[in-house]
Order: sequence, then C-alpha cells, then structure tokens
Amino acid sequence: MVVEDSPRSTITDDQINNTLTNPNSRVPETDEDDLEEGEIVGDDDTASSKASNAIVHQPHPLENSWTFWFDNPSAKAKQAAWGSSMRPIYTFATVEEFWGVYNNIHHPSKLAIGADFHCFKYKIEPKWEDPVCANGGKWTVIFPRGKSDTCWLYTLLAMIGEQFDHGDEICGAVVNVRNRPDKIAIWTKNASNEAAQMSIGKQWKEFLDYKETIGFIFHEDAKKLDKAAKNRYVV
Ligand code: MGP
Repeated sequence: MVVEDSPRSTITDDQINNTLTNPNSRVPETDEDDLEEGEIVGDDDTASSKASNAIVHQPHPLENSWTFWFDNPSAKAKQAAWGSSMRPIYTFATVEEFWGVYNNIHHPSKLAIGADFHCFKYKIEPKWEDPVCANGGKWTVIFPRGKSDTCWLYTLLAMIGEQFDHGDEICGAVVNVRNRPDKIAIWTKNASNEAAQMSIGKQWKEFLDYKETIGFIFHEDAKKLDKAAKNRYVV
C-alpha cells in the first residue's frame, strides 16, 4: 500500500505486496458511502471535527524510506557467493509502517544463530559492492548472545528518527546473530570523513548508553584481509 499523499512514499507495490500490510497506513476515509450498515454519523460534522479525525489517522512520513533485509542461516550455508541468499523483505516510509512490521517480526534474540538482519536506506544494498557503501566502513557494538534486542530497537529508532547529526552519512544497520557475541553495526558512506564517523560513533554510544570502547573498520580493509581488519577509529 502506498500512502498517496506522502511525497516520501517511494516504495513500490511489488515490494509491499511481498510483505505485511499495515492497517495504520490507511488514508482516512470521510465518504459516508463507506459507513458500515447501522453506523451512526454524529451530529458533530463540522470542519474542525473532520480535521481532528484526519490528524488521528494521518501517517507520519519518515525523512527517508528504509528496507529490512534478511539473510537466513540455512540458505546462507548453501549459497554459492556471499550475499546471494540475502533478501529485501519490507520497505517502510512512515512511522506507522515501521511499527507495523517491527511488531510482527522476530527480534534478534528469537532469530536462528547465523542470521543477519539489516535495515538500510531504500535502494542501498547492505553489501560492500553497493556503490554508496563501497568507500564506507562500519562501527560495531557487541552483546552477549540474546541481549541485543533493546539496542537493536534503539539503533533503528535513532536512524529512522534522524537523530544523528551526520545522518546523511549513514547507510543502515545490521545485527549479526552468532554463537559468539551478537553484533550490531552501523554502516556509513565515506570512511575517510573522520569527523563524521567520530560524531556518529559517539552519538550512537550515547543513544545506547554503551560504555565499552567501539571501533570503526574501513570496508576496503575488510575486503583485503583474511583476518580481522584493524580499527581505524575508536571512541
Ligand atoms: P563479516 O561481516 O565480518 O561477518 O564477514 P562475521 O560475523 O565476522 O563472520 P561470519 O563468518 O560469522 O559471518 C565475514 C565474511 O563474509 C567476510 O570475510 C567476507 O568473506 C564475507 N562478506 C561480508 N560482507 C559484509 C561482505 C560483503 O559486503 N561483500 C562480500 N563480497 N563479502 C562479504
């Protein structure tokens, strides 16, 4: 479903048809023909009452549209090339669509070990190969297995609510569910822009109330090295 009067609703019908339908994103209907049989139209049919009803139902557009992606561990195990089993599962453009999907999916603690769950800006693929990510990098926080749910939600809310001073630098976030600690990473666009990366890292820790030191890795380092790439920035 596309919210017709929202300039930010760039999601396609195909994407939405694949996924959940969120009843909250309905455009308000005021036509009396749509009333249920026996439904009473109140006397208070003034312009101001109609306006206040419209406000109640009006979806709240987000600054950006975002897509959830999922890579399931059993498909991953059989894949020929990294990322070939990763799928976009839902694109949302309003606050209501976000909660509609978030409240109907498993959170990280309920996902199978090996799963990767991403939330990236619409049209940015969560891969080093995506042209917007290619020169980027990532900040990573770690959690004991099963303890990342709250921080995953806070990360999503901070991103989609545009809480970061350098929000334009952000591509998206991913949670990796692993046997060892779970990881949440925020991917950014221009790894060499140190000031922007430092600002994002500091603000993210504040939003999560995360006390440990975190590191920023350049994707170009991760691509080149077999072993773990070194942190270029820490905060
Ligand atoms: P990782 O993202 O460091 O995952 O990538 P993790 O959780 O540390 O390890 P995992 O084995 O438990 O998943 C691990 C490996 O996946 C990398 O060394 C790459 O071989 C491959 N890989 C990861 N990413 C994010 C990409 C990518 O964007 N593109 C490609 N081509 N390979 C990737």
